[in-house]
Amino acid sequence: MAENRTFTMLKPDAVENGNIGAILDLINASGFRIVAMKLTQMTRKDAEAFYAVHNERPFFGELVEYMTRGPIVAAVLEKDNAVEDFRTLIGATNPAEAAEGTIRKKYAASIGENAVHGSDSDENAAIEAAFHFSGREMF
Ligand code: 3AN
Repeated sequence: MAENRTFTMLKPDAVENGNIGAILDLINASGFRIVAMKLTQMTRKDAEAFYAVHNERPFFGELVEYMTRGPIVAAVLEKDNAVEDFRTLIGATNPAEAAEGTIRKKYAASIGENAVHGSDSDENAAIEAAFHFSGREMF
């Protein structure tokens, strides 16, 4: 995948709270182009694989429950410096520490339910995008 792309999920809390439109508006207004997008629900197996890096962490069970409890919006976004700029737009993992104006400051309730995911490297962006989308679904 090109290095100017990142992968995001609007998580079950964001979808449940009716925040898909508002979050996509912020993403568009920040200069990202949506190159893939779908509403989908992760199975337990999907979530365990997607978050395998956290499987020894005490919050792993909670994380899998949360991420599988309802639909998410999965998307691939394009912009110069996409990974870093999107991490800046979403804010800190803990919304209590997230900067004003960030997506997590506005829409996340807690560190466990933090509304949105953003890849942390170009390498992981490519892996995560391929987890959710085939080549024909990315434009
Ligand atoms: P980020 O999503 O900012 O990259 P990660 O990769 O450290 O953060 O964590 C992945 C997900 O695991 C977070 N989005 C959050 O839902 C959950 N998580 C991380 N740390 C905690 C924690 N201390 N307690 C509960 N859930 C957590």
